[in-house]
Amino acid sequence: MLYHLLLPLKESAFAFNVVRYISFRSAAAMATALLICLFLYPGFIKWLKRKKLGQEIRDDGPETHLVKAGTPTMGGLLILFAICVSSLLWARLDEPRVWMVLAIAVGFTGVGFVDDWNKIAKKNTKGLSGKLRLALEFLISGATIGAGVLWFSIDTAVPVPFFKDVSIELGWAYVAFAAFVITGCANAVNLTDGLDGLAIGPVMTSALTMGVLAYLAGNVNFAEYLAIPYVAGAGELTVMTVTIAGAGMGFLWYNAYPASVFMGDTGSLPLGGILGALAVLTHNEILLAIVGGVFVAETLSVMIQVISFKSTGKRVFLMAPIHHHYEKKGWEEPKIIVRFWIISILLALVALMSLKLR
Ligand code: 57M
Repeated sequence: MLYHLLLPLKESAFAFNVVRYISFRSAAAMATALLICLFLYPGFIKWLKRKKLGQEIRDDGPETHLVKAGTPTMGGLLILFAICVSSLLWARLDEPRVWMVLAIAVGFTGVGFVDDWNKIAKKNTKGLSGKLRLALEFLISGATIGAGVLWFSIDTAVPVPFFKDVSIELGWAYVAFAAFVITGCANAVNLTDGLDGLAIGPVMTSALTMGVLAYLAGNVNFAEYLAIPYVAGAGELTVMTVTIAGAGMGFLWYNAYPASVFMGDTGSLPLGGILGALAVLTHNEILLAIVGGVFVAETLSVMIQVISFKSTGKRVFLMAPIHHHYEKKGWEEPKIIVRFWIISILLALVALMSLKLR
């Protein structure tokens, strides 16, 4: 919004010309989101406590989690508030992709909020049924990307990483594929969010990596030089990705071990959905599996565990998702968290290197 309000003022004061630059607006957007979270969490945490929105701890989990009972959850509401406010302030609002990401952010926040509210406020431990939740997520993302294909010329070919100029044309089936990527990423982040700071770390590294990829895709010279699809306007998504990193750091200040607040499904579902949407809108759908490799590993560990347990009665891991396996092996929680962060940074570097290894 400030781009549209301040740029015309450059006639009277040239300094306002600075809002033309994505780099400047990205720095400002990150700082805005960070400050909103840093300063508003203390009061928000108190409000969550007053409303008794504390986490229930399942008794079949690691014993170390029992002390966490009552930790305020649904803290993700403030993360998404910071992302939306900062994006609306600093991103160009005449770029349809900005509104598509915001639509998925708000829609998935709603799904997560209702799920958390049912589980915690209504003491209905099941929350929303898994099938209904997935159906809503698929519908929200499918409708958003479908509108993009229909009215905003979103390309329906999927580039193959590590291969120059190789892509798979999906036609309208692309909408279902994109909805699968977005919904899958949302639930993968949801599964990962099981230790203090474990999910928000890789969410931030993935968001920043998507920010670099969006900037490159939105610049015709870089896109040509790297032989990646040119996506006009994708640069504005860079401004949005850094709000995730800014809000994520502000949240991590309070979610770091031992956590004073959890994000809840209210945070994990939209954060994952936004990462999926950024991957789809910058045509890095397959590369996301590398960037978000920690989320993929967590989800695969659950699938392997459930399939093995159902078919043979035996567990592959001491407990799934895989972060619980290391807890059961006796690793301290902070050690697991920081090691998963390091792995997510390494995966981000591999993904960025893939642009040249083609
Ligand atoms: C999402 N939620 C955490 C918190 C967070 C199929 C099965 C793998 C599903 C899975 C499941 O229920 N996943 C739900 C993970 C929960 O965190 C809350 O949920 C939000 C994220 N959606 O924001 O509000 C617990 O995680 C801990 N936590 C922290 N710090 C944080 O910053 O310590 C979360 C955030 C919180 C807190 O203890 O209560 C979760 O783990 O439920 N189920 C599981 O993951 C269970 N695994 C399991 O059932 N494994 C079986 C299956 C696969 C056959 C097996 O291996 O044999 C584990 N989770 C729990 N107890 N809570 C183990 C049992």
